[in-house]
Amino acid sequence: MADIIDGKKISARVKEKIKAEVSALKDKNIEAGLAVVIVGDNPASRVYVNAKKKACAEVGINSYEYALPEDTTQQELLDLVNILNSDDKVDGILVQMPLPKHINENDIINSIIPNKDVDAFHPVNVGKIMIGDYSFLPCTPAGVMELIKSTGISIKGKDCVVIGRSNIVGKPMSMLLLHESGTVTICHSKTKDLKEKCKSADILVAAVGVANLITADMVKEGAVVIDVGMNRLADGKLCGDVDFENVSKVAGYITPVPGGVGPMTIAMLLENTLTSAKIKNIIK
Ligand code: L34
Repeated sequence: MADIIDGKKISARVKEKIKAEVSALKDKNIEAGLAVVIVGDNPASRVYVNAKKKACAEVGINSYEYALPEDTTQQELLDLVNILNSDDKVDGILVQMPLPKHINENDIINSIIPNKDVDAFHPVNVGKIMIGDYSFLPCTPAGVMELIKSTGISIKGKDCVVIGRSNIVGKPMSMLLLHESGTVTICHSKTKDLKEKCKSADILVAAVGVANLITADMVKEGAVVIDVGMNRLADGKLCGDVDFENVSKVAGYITPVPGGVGPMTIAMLLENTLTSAKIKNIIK
């Protein structure tokens, strides 16, 4: 039976550390602030944004919510980002994705000033990740790295398989594993022999968005299995990309959904916001 990697517990530990640092900054009269922008009323986005605001409050980071209607124009959103770019209270700007179809997500990401881009989605930050010189790590991949490290297993020289090639997860995830000297294979919808490739993995990261895609026969005995999937089933139940019940009989370590990667994504967002506040106050 696999050990369950408890993302809630590990994120709570990270948040305790952040809380202490935020409090030390307050003693020097420095506050950290995160602007959270949500457009429209996607129910999943609402859940995640509320969780982010709650986490800010827990650690003492100020959060400012901007909830805009579904029919907000691209220009109106760009104008808001512009205001936040030059607002001194705001150390981090998070525009929750996905955006309504009439808004070009890349245009919005490009408009966020890179030193407030706490998602690390801006091309400048993406480029920095490629060369291993970063102030902000992308939240979900950074959270996954913490979860892997919590097992005590070294990534160095391991066969790592990432399933999914999104800009938000798959691509930066692969880069972080590579920086830790993993041997990384990126699989996607056109990959041949997915089962064989998965089965070769010492560390398997699933970020596809297909419920229960990864079955027990695709997993090597003792592997570390990280499930980034967040699929809502017809009955409202949340379910990952991994068939947890059966894969946990084969894997060495496994993350649950919920309670695995999700809480870590939020903890890393807090960490990036704190980093931004620290950097701003060194420069000043
Ligand atoms: N800009 N957009 C921007 N940044 C992000 O980092 C995100 N993401 C993804 C969607 N859009 C984004 C998130 O915040 C996904 N995501 C996210 C964050 C937190 C959780 C899930 C997705 C989370 O806390 N999940 C809980 C369960 C929540 C539930 O019950 O629905 C968990 O335990 O996994």
